[in-house]
Amino acid sequence: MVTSTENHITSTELLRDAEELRAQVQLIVNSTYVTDVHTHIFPPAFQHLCLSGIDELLTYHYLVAETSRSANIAYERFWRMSKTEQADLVWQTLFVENSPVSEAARGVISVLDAFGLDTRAPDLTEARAFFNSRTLREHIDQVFDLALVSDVVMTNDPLDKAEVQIWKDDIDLDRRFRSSLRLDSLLNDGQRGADVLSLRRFLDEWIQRMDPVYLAVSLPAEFQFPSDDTRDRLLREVVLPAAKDHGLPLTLMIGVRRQVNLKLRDAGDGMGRADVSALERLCAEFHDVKFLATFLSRENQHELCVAARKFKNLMPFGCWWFLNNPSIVSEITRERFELLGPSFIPQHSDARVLEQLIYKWRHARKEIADALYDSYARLLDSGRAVTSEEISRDVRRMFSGNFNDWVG
Ligand code: HDL
Ligand code: ZN
Repeated sequence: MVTSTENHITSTELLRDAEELRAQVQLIVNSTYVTDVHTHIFPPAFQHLCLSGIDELLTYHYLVAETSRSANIAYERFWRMSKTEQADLVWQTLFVENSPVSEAARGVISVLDAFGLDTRAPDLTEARAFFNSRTLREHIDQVFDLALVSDVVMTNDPLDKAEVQIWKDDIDLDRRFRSSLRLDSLLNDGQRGADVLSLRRFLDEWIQRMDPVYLAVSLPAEFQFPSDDTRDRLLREVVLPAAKDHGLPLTLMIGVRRQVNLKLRDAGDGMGRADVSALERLCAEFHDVKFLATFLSRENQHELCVAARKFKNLMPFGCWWFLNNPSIVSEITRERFELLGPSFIPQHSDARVLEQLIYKWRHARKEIADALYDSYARLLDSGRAVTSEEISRDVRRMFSGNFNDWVG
């Protein structure tokens, strides 16, 4: 029986031939829309927070850090440049004088290629003319279609003055942009002696206004739970009760060491290995709260898989930040299949600039398809073939089902 759903053919025929199996996995992974569970992108209603175009792509903090290693320029001098001058320097340094083989640089190449632009251009004249010629709304539609992204989760900070102003104007939200309520300022900036009741009222007010799909916080590598610090008190007395009362998952992104180099500003954050047992104790004590979690250390990702086997209220997601590189995405995705089957969320983009959705998902789908193919090929080798209908089911579950079931 052959039916067609989501623009591809699914069949109940058993796929016993390795090459046919590989072709079906690639077809299905590359044609199944995905929910992007963590990004920093915004729709046009968020005005200057909605970033797009070649200058924004090239001044992405990942590329700023890489340019600082190859361009002979003082940090302060770089920051005094205009965004156009910075983008020109990044292009000249990473794309003309060197081969753009880093993941973030190759990402820009993938975006230019997706729009049929010259990936070996000597300067940004053509790219700037193209992106300046686009109307933002049509551009967003095309970017979402090229990336096969159905919807994204934004990172919304109720303590960010610029963003707060926009929310107060009762914006007309593009439904493809779902909100999340980010708690870093509340939980990490030492609200010592903060009044629990007023913080809870504040949280309730913003949950009402933003209608978030989850509450989220990034936590340092040295995060501990339990702990006798302010963060522990606010988690127990404000955040977790609010998550429970509103039926919202709590998303934890653990392992960042903020500003290891202040002179690099947004590009100055580092990473560290965290203690996954702190997360296990959170999941055990708050067994009726759902947690989404990811770590910044490669070693922690394996430990996260084992922790997720112990706690059904723990959903691992994504290959975050310094882990979002093919060699590591491949390893993490394979160990997740081996330890969790399809009960995880393989990737998020963390995109900050609209067009990054295109490259982050094109690059991720390659590694996910390869890892998924190997899993099915190993299964075939053990005596069980799969059908393309089953492949579609598994991919839909990982690309949107697991998340949408999680956030209800
Ligand atoms: O804290 C976070 O959400 C991180 O993703 C940071 O925003 C980081 O700067 C980033 O963009 N990583 O990809
Ligand atoms: Zn992020």
